Amino acid sequence: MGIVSPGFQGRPRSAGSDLPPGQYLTEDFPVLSAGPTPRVPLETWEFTITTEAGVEHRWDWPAFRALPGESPTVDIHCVTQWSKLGTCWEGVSLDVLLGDVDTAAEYALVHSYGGYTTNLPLTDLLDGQAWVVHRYDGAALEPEHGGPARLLVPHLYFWKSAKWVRGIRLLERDEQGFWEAGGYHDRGDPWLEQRYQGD
Ligand SMILES: Nc1nc2c(c(=O)[nH]1)N[C@H]1C(S)=C(S)[C@@H](COP(=O)(O)O)O[C@H]1N2
Ligand SMILES: [Mo]
Repeated sequence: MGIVSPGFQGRPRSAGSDLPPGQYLTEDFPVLSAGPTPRVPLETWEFTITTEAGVEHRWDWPAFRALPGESPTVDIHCVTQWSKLGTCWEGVSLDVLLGDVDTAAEYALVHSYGGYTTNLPLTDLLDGQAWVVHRYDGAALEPEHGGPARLLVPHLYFWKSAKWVRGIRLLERDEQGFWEAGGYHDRGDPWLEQRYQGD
């Protein structure tokens, strides 16, 4: 490797350079929900990870909130072509949630209160790439945007970031979620424009 100057931050953030192909910038925060907004009381809220062997790991709200938190600032990209840069969240890394989970699974099927599902490769949830977030822009996450808590996987199209997240099933074989069964991509990398199956 050559010499990297101190403070080098990767690509410079000049206008347009952070937009994946086919995307446009938006300043507001559109709400995209396939159904009504479920109201989930914190008293009954839970998040579970179930392994391919059927072992269940479960957090209620106090247990979830006791986990070490992170504050990612990330760009988000919706397949309907809007992108929003520099969004600020607070939550728990999937590396923490998956830390004690014994699995050889390669796929994850995320499910939400209200019935929404979405699938993605398990590797896309690891190594600092995904969080279960409960705050946005310094305030509790609004129900329309997925509160009490949603998944945040900003390096994939935003439909993978399941709102009102309830759990993740780890699978040896990929199973399609709501939009994927309707023709959307199983991975959904916006930089590769993986919008639809076959892209
Ligand atoms: N449970 C659930 N999660 C969801 C959706 C949904 O309809 N239900 N829509 C997805 C889509 S298509 C997008 S673009 C984002 C929108 O999140 P926002 O409404 O906070 O902008 O949520 C994703 N997560
Ligand atoms: Mo979307």
